Amino acid sequence: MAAFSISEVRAMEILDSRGEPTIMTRISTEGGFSGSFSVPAGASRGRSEAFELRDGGKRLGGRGVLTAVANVEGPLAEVVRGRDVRRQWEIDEAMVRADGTKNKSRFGGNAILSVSMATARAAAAGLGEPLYRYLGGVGAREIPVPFMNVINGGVHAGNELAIQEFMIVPLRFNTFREALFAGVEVYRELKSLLIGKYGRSAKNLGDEGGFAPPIGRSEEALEILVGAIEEVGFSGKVKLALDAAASGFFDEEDGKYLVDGRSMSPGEMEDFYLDLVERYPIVSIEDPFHEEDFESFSSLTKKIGGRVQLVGDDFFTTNVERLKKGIKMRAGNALLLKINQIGTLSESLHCAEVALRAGYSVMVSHRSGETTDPAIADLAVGLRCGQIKAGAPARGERVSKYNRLLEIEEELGSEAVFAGESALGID
Ligand code: 2PG
Ligand code: MG
Repeated sequence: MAAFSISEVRAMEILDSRGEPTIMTRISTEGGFSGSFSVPAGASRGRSEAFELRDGGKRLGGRGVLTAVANVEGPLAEVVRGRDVRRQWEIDEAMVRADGTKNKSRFGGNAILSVSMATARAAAAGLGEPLYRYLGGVGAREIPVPFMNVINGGVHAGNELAIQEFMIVPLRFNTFREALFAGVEVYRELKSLLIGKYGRSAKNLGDEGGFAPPIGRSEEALEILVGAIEEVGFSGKVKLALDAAASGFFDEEDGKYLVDGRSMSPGEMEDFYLDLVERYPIVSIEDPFHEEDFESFSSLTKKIGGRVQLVGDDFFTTNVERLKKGIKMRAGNALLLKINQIGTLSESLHCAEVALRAGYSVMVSHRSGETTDPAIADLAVGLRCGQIKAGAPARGERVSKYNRLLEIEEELGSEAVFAGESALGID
């Protein structure tokens, strides 16, 4: 039907939450439907991610995306114009083929993703369905567990914390609304505890809306989190998760990790995690080792994979080849899904499928540089993966995802279920 065929592809340079340029694309069809998408950007990027095309040169420190905009409106528009927006895989494949590189470096992963996601939105609009329903069908009724990054470290903050993300995970609740607001209670309490202990500067926020207090040791952050959870009466119901983003504190010269004032070998690093999971209610750890150290990742999985979720982000970069290597080596037991790491919606869906089929759980993720586009909320519901990480319950670009989930839960009414503990696939 001609109504669904793409008639117009427009893109523009907009801003992300760090004040960096990013790309927004709108796809319109003959029938007058349209859909848009704004692309996020990471700071702690995995080496195997799709190429993020930046202009280079003097303007905005080289971070402009005008070339990517031109690629969308020029060669990519040429590829997709006239195609049916419901043919997501065909459209994505055609763009990948036209790009012709392994990592989408010709047109830019950011340019390609913007078209890919805008296509899905236009299709959903044309069919009169919300995006989660279009992506997940009638079975899409599970609202994911939110992983809320409430203490920021690593490259997302100006403090001394090596570990990048300290997350709270409201698991044992009946609805997403209850879970989210339990997280908010913890966040509020955490703020006053931090100010009480470290002074007013401790309420400064990092890139993902979590606090960036002047803390130097991981344990100190975990202690105060446990205290905040206890104080608001949610012990046992709200758990903890970490994203170490360990490539960020790995010294390639001597093969050591620099954490908490210590220089640790991979073996010592493993002991460090084993100790932390004994002493704190940690249910999930992401990127515990440098992204190429699949052996250590596998060893840790063997030891605690039955009771702790071990998530590959930089390890897998939402890339089926890297994920398959992990599955073969039994490295990790969960995939972090970031659509801009691979650069198209269909490749992301495929990667999630491969993970789920291998018994890995899947967590949909934002990037540290976000826009207010809530598409990943719909994606998490559509995928029925039961987990999302979208930062702290604060700052517009973070809460747009959580607010969208509240809206979906409301819309589904009595059909909605909160994913809860079962989403993690651990005991
Ligand atoms: C991560 C992400 C998102 P970034 O490491 O998981 O939290 O950070 O987008 O900077 O890669
Ligand atoms: Mg990560």
